[in-house]
Amino acid sequence: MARMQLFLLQFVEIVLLAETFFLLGRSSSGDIMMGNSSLIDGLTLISTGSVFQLGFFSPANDSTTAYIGIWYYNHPPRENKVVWVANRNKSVDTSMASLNLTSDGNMILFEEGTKVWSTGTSAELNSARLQLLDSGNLMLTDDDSGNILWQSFDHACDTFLPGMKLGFDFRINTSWQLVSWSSATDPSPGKYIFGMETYKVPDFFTLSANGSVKLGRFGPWNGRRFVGRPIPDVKVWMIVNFTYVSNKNETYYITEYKVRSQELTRGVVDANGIFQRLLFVEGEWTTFVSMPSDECDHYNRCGRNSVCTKDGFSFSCRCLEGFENKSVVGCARKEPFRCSSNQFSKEQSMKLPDTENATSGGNISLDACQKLCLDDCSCIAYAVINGPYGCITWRGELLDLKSFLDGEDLYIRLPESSTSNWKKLVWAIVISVLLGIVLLCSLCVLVRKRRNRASTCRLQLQFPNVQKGSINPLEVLPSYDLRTIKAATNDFSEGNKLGEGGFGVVYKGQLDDRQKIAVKKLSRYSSQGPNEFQNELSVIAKLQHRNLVRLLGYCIEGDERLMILEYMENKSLDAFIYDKAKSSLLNWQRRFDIIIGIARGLLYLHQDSRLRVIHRDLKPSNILLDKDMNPKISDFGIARIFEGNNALEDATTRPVGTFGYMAPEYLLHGVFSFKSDVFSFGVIVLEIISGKKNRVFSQTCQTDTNLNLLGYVNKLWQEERSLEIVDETLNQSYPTEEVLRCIHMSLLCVQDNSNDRPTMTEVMAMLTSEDQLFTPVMQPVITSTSSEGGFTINEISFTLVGR
Ligand SMILES: *[C@@H]1O[C@H](CO)[C@@H](O)[C@H](O)[C@H]1NC(C)=O
Ligand SMILES: *[C@@H]1O[C@H](CO)[C@@H](O)[C@H](O)[C@H]1NC(C)=O
Ligand SMILES: *[C@@H]1O[C@H](CO)[C@@H](O)[C@H](O)[C@H]1NC(C)=O
Ligand SMILES: *[C@@H]1O[C@H](CO)[C@@H](O)[C@H](O)[C@H]1NC(C)=O
Ligand SMILES: *[C@@H]1O[C@H](CO)[C@@H](O)[C@H](O)[C@H]1NC(C)=O
Ligand SMILES: *[C@@H]1O[C@H](CO)[C@@H](O)[C@H](O)[C@H]1NC(C)=O
Ligand SMILES: *[C@@H]1O[C@H](CO)[C@@H](O)[C@H](O)[C@H]1NC(C)=O
Ligand SMILES: *[C@@H]1O[C@H](CO)[C@@H](O)[C@H](O)[C@H]1NC(C)=O
Ligand SMILES: *[C@@H]1O[C@H](CO)[C@@H](O)[C@H](O)[C@H]1NC(C)=O
Ligand SMILES: *[C@@H]1O[C@H](CO)[C@@H](O)[C@H](O)[C@H]1NC(C)=O
Ligand SMILES: CC(=O)N[C@H]1CO[C@H](CO)[C@@H](O)[C@@H]1O
Repeated sequence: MARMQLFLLQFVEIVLLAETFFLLGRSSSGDIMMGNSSLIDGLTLISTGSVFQLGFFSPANDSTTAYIGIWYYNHPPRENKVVWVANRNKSVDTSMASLNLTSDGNMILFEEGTKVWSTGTSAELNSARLQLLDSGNLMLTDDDSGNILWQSFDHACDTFLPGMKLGFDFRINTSWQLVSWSSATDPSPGKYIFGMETYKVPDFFTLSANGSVKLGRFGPWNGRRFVGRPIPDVKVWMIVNFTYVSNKNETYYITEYKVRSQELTRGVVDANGIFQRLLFVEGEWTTFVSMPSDECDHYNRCGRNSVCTKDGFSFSCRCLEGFENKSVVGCARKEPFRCSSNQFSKEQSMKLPDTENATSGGNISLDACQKLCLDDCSCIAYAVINGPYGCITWRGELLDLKSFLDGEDLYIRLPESSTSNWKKLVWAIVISVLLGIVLLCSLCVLVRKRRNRASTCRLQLQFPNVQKGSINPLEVLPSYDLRTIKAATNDFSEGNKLGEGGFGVVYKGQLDDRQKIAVKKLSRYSSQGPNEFQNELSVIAKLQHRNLVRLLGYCIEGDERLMILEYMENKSLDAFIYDKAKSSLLNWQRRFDIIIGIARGLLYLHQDSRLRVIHRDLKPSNILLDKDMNPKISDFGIARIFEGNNALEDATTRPVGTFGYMAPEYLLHGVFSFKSDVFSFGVIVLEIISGKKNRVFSQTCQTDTNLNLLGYVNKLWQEERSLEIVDETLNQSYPTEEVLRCIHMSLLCVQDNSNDRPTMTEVMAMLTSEDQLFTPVMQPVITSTSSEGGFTINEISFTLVGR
């Protein structure tokens, strides 16, 4: 746990440590330098589109420790991130240094007449030409023929730019790889390498500088991405093209910009050995991929023949089927393996094992691949992936397995006997789980019938520490003392009470400077334990957006735990939409603005903030409204943070949240993702449009309709009558197109299959593109748990324990 915490802190630090170097050269001499000339301090080359600049720079703001380097110039503005360094082994004193280009095509850095660094090239030519391109490539060519003598893209430092190759050139036995800086201010070769191992099925690794210790691994290429990494964010796909080339001359991975625009991207292996892909969009660099991004990304975390599974901020290990935990180095076969074994166990969604001992059988079917494995006595596993390698078979031990959602299926050879037992066990588990569910349901129905109509079915079960490894927020937030808060809230008087929930009470208050505040007071007996409190603090302390409620401070004294939040004049959305009198205050424009506001806040949480956050408990009562009716998302008690791009989905054993807003996969299997927030968002939008509450299960078993709001709207949509659900207090006055677009968007959001639901980026696009032709992109599929539930549960705040 401590390790993970450290990692998180490190991550934040890295992001904050926006390295701005002190540039010594300022005046440009264009983008080209010809033979028999030199570059000294004060002169620079700037690429024609002003994207990159070459010259002397000093990481220490000190003219005696300067380097020749290339950095982003004015684009993005004020960012001087260095992407390449020539003399990274030895700095120079700028007053005595010059970069000379000889007419025979050698580029040499001299310090007091002594050679410090050179390209080591020379040729018979009339004139050499050095040009800094907009791609960031520094190219040395024969000016007559245009032949390339040398280029900086073949001599990468720690940064991977579009157009650059990462891989191996068999013709000259040299790899294209990245080597980290020693530290954030020292460009000399550091402790980490990122590059390709040219096995029969090549793989990309972060390695120790001497190449002997593997630290992280990407997995083989499947024609579209590396199988060991999550599917990259759409933003990355939109900007760059990923290509993998493998032939007898060379094998490499390359990215290329699809369109030249303000958007930039680079990969970098930093001084701590973390590989990151960053994207410059909307004015700042954001990390989109980061490796390691969880504990299971640490190479072979659980030892051989075992599977690492991420569990929140922690992880767990298990042996593969047929193996048992025998030693600290991992798992070993329970029974000796015989060549006659022809049974396989299937491991789904795996990061395929290290391919050092693997071979490719080419593009063949799954059956053919199995046969290939059976024909080889030493084959212990196989998998079929897309791309150049197709059927992959393994020998020896299986190393570095990780279970994650975007993984591939892996088939592992079993000793003959264990299969049947295993199948029996699975059936036993399935049947007992089903029985359990039936029992639980009948109990609910019984309890419901016994009590009167208004009673609720409350399952209040325990769940342990929700957030592990969160940053201690107490160091970054202002703290208030209890006296101040007591004075502000009239000693927590009844009259100041704004609302109440399972966690405790929210009070209105006014500080001495007349600033209005809301104080969330954790009840001592609350279901929101100190962990959720800490979690909520640490999440909102780090987020700032106009559609998120702002945290002003906190107070912890004795048993008291208080959160000081900005005050919201108009309370929460639920107070408006279900109430006939108040909902008439919301005309369509207001409702639409609220929808857009929530979408913006959620988009920020999901994609644009430095931490990527899944809220997990979105519902109208958690949407607060300020005096101008701007919506603000609140209540981050059970939110989950992810760094970078890693966790697109995550399994939890504890679905916590609110019935009616929880996505089916979360409710039933405890799997939550950004898409489960999208589901909740869809439900909220439908409620805003209709002014009615969704119910997960039909309110009563005896009435004719067994549909909840979602099912009902979907039915109307199929029958092209969906405007019938629009809140009648709108008095038919609304733009039909816009309302239909919102309904359609919501239906896409509440589809059963989370993969079919749009991302918040796509939701924003649907909401804001007015001229977009209104044609259904796809038919929403909602069979939902909803319409099939034969038992009744009211809308309740609800905590369930999985398994
Ligand atoms: C470059 O300089 C060398 C020596 O000063 C000279 O011999 C040569 O002609 C020059 N070449 C060009 C292209 O100016
Ligand atoms: C860098 O050094 C120069 C002179 O030594 C000084 O004027 C300048 O303020 C320094 N810049 C920073 C950012 O420290
Ligand atoms: C830098 O030094 C290391 C060893 O200290 C050496 O292996 C490497 O080739 C040098 N790199 C350059 C560019 O001179
Ligand atoms: C490098 O170029 C400069 C300017 O052209 C010249 O003064 C200097 O002698 C050259 N250095 C060497 C070592 O050739
Ligand atoms: C590259 O290395 C391999 C194996 O070490 C060797 O067989 C081959 O001749 C080398 N090729 C070149 C061009 O150096
Ligand atoms: C390589 O480096 C790692 C750590 O940097 C070290 O543990 C290992 O002993 C080194 N191996 C060799 C062969 O130098
Ligand atoms: C390999 O390189 C040779 C010359 O270097 C070239 O003629 C050949 O076309 C290349 N083959 C491929 C597949 O790129
Ligand atoms: C993407 O890469 C592929 C393969 O190199 C190429 O055929 C395609 O034209 C590229 N697309 C764009 C938009 O650059
Ligand atoms: C094996 O047992 C050790 C000690 O109990 C434990 O730390 C490790 O996680 C286990 N490994 C697996 C793969 O279950
Ligand atoms: C709808 O009509 C009623 C009665 O005419 C009015 O009170 C209410 O404000 C109207 N609602 C909207 C949203 O205009
Ligand atoms: C729609 C609505 O009730 N808006 C109110 C929000 O709060 C401000 C300030 O209290 C009122 O002036 C608005 O009428």
